[in-house]
Amino acid sequence: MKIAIVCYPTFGGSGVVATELGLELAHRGHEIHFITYKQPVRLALLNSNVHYHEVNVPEYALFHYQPYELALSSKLVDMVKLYGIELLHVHYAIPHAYAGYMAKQMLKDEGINIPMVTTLHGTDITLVGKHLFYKTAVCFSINKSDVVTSVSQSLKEDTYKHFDINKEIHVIPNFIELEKHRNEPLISCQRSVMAEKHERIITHISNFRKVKRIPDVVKIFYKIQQQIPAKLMMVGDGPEREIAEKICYDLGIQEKVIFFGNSNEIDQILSYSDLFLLPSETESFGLAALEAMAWSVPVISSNSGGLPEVNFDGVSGYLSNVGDIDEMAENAIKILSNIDTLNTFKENALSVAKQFDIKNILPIYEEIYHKAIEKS
Ligand code: GMT
Repeated sequence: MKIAIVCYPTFGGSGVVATELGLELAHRGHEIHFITYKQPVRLALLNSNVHYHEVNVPEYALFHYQPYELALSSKLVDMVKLYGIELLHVHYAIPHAYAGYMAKQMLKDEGINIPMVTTLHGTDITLVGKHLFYKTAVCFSINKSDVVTSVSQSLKEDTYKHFDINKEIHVIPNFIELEKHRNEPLISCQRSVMAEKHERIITHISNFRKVKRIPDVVKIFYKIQQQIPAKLMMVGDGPEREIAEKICYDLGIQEKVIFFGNSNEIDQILSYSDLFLLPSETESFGLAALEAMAWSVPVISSNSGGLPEVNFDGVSGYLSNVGDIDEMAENAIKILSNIDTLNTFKENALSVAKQFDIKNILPIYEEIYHKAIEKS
């Protein structure tokens, strides 16, 4: 199949899922066209099955906001015609589903019927999408998609709760490429950069937005390190980073916390981690938790949104109510204080992650694509 993938090219989960999906589809012989405003961060390798088309939005002084949707829908039409693309798969409803619908309409005028699959990722529904300013257009473009998928059952339910949706939503969980994880060479001396031999490595990875409850991460770690020698790896960047740095300073633990910013060495860091913290306010899925589990790292998380569908309570880690820092720290200490317990949780984390192997998930997308193309 010839498929156009529209996504955000950034470090965020939806862009990562879209890129990994496209690369694996290309690996299986499909022709994949990434269409976005910058080369996606995980798209290092372009080959004959993988194409990247940049959407350019030149600055024009008249516009207070540059019209990205317009440029994107024009690009989609042009690329569909030029390459004979058979299907659009848009990740994140805003504004991709809207631009995709416009492209479909323009193509229809020229006698080309192209199906659009929209994958909902979370904040496009739970935070941004349901805002009154966007709601009408988001709802419209979801209903106009030929197929709608969501990355968890919880997100599916949220979508039906917040919008007037007249379409079936298919739950297709996010995935992990386990084989690639194991094959990547890791630099053996790197652990010493992060922690002393006797210290445990605790990790958090996110975009440091409010929804991630970054202060909770630091406070949970503060309690852990009072009982167990440990270091905290803070990976990613965003608006809450400075607050986190200040809390570390106020608590006197700044020497025990490393802020990496947006690192390209996530696999290396996770491969040395003993525990992953994700106390988010909400999380439609929690891809970062799954990536940690794929490196046999148990997860201490909140129980909101789709997290219980990924992190199994008492098996791959523990789940607590949002904001229950005390319980999260207690559970972390329970896992870390006994080596046998830690090893059991590590093994469990990996076996739960195996359920999300890309090999199990990719055929579900392929089937959906085939049916959508046949129907169009
Ligand atoms: O909040 C983030 O981590 C970024 C955001 C995004 O749009 O990329 O992530 C959302 O999509 C990910 C991939 O499907 C999910 O794993 C995240 O849980 C989801 N974030 C939220 O729901 C807050």
